[in-house]
Amino acid sequence: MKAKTTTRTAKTKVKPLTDKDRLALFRMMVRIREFEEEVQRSYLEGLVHGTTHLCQGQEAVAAGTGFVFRDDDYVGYTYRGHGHCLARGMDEEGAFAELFGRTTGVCGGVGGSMHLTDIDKGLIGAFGIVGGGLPVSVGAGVTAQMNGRGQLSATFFGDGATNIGAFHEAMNIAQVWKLPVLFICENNLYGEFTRINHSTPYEDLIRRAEGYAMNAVQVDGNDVEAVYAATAEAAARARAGEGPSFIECMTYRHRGHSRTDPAKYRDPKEVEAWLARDPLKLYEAALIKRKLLTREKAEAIIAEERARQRAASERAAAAPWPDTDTIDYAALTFA
Ligand SMILES: Cc1ncc(C[n+]2csc(CCOP(=O)(O)OP(=O)(O)O)c2C)c(N)n1
Ligand SMILES: [Mg+2]
Repeated sequence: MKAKTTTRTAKTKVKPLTDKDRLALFRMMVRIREFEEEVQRSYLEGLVHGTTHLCQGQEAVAAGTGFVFRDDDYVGYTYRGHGHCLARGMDEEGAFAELFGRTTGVCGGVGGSMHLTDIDKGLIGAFGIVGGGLPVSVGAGVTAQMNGRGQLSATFFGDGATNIGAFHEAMNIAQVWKLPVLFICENNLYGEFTRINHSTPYEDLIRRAEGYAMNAVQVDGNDVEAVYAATAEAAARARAGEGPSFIECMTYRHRGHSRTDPAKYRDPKEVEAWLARDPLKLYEAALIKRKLLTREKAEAIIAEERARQRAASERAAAAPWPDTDTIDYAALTFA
């Protein structure tokens, strides 16, 4: 798909991807896919406590953006955040243990899938309240600006969040104060069981940015290199003090909204068309064309990542339960 842009200034030079980078991007997408396959399997075994919201189909957004961020950047996201955590280097055993409610979980087992967080990795929160993370990320953007070290604050949210008041307040003040914030919208066309045309006056949410005179770009969210390039450019602007950007990634979730949703409300033709544009398959084909990969090599990477996730989940499931009488919640949250 052709990208749309608005109010953009001169093109910033973006570091071109090397062959090694491309293979790393492919592996990260596979890792996220296989992590969630294992989450799904574990859920059916009764190991996961609380629900889960899988990002399968949206892996190119997490991998492509995550490749741009520095270790000292701030990243906020939603309940559909497994991919963002893994792209930031979250340890999978700690992530599984968190979903399984065990002491070795990244939040001591008291957060679960919807609150998978690791402040030491700049992961400032998985927000269950739609749009709730945006003002928090703007706050982190103020910190980044005051630190003066070229940090940025990225915030991921869905199409549905753009109808929430907090979204508009966050966009407005970020632009007025020229904060280094990347507003990254994963437009998967659905908010729970409602298609976007029933909730929003248009489907191209890049139009939201026009109202705030904000630099904006719309990309094919299933094309990992397109996501990388758009994010790298917006990040360079933010780090150079040129203010925030809105990045709309057009994508699709392969599964239902959450574990209890069979997603019967979607037009089978729409589902089929998006499945044919599976970001992993698209990138595998692109890398085979570039002679960086073969089908066999891709299969080997998939098998390696599958085994890695299975091993991590088995170790996590063997960990002890927290003692609910002695949990120090404050220490877990703010450590
Ligand atoms: C303020 C608020 N309203 C309603 C809900 C219930 N809810 C949970 S997820 C969701 C859909 C959000 O859709 P979107 O922002 O597109 O994100 P996606 O799930 O597609 O990633 C809704 C309405 C909520 N959690 N918070
Ligand atoms: Mg959505």
